[in-house]
Amino acid sequence: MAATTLITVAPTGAESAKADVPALPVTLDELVTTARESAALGASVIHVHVRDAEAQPTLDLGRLRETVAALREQTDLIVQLSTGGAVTDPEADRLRVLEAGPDMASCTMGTVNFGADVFLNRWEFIVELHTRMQERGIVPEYEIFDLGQLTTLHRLLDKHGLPAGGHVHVDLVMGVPGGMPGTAEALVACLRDLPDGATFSATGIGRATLPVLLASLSAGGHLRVGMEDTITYAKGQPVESNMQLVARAVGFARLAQRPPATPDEARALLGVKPRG
Ligand code: KMH
Ligand code: ZN
Repeated sequence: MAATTLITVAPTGAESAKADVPALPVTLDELVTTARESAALGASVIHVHVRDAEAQPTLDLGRLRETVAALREQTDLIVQLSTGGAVTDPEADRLRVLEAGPDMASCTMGTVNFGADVFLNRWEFIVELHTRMQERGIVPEYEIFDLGQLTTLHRLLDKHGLPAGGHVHVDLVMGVPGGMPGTAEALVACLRDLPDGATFSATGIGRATLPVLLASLSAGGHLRVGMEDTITYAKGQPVESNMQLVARAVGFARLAQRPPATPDEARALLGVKPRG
């Protein structure tokens, strides 16, 4: 059982509209403030999607570079860029994200129905992402939306080798309509198929947030929380800010006697190069 808990904040995502969710951080200032406050509470990784001037999701390379630079300057968080983007983003744009030079990037292990949409991740695209990250020294977080995607991860590692940093870290994204359910049973089913030595975090979408958080902690896993994944704190109570979700995760981690990992501890755990 890990002695500490890695807490990732995923503050924005690509799915919610600012008009519907005013507390969503969409500008660089809002994102940096969220990052600083999340770090002060105990987060060690930030999973980043950026928005354009109209608050729409974008993979604009200039904005991504500016965001990576600002987060590095103003926090010591591990900066993880999303290569998932929005379901409408073309593969070429998703690959280009790596040119912004983050510490980590997400790398999804297969195609999944995503509500009424399809989140497309072809095998050849997965291989391209994985190998470009190896070449650039970017540490992947393998996103798993369904059990079979862990089989794809084994195939990827067998055929194309370990990721940059040599450590395998997986994030179980549970409760997406079209993916695996956000239940303790589904989480436990995934554990059997994790690669040897891998660490995992888990996040539950919407009402799956709490069951998944508690199941992950009790199974020795790490946590991802944030408004990318849930905009409701409790029944009838919208999330007021990402900090509310990070604070709750930190509280549960402390109760489990696995306090939050510092960013330096998280770097050592994940195989991310030390800063500087
Ligand atoms: N927005 C989803 C389509 C990732 O960041 O890598 C994909 C996603 C996963 O959020
Ligand atoms: Zn994401």
